[in-house]
Amino acid sequence: MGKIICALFLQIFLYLFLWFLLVLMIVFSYFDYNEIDWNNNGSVSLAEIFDALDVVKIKTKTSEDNCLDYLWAKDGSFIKTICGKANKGESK
Ligand SMILES: [Ca+2]
Repeated sequence: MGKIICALFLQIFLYLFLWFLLVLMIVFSYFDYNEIDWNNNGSVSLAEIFDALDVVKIKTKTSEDNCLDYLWAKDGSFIKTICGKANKGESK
């Protein structure tokens, strides 16, 4: 019985680990590390990585050419603007 429970926990841990790796791959294929610092405190927390799943970035229409706005996907509310760098994955 103990071996079955141990195997079950090992399997759950493995699934959670693979799920976390998938989240990291999705987030970092769309954002650079410094973009994910949503509260601008200089570091990226685990919560900010998961929050990145709910963020879209679009080219700023009213400012310089090389600026991106970051918005919450659920309601379109503004998070921040970053200018002056080449960004990956932005919507046009
Ligand atoms: Ca932060």
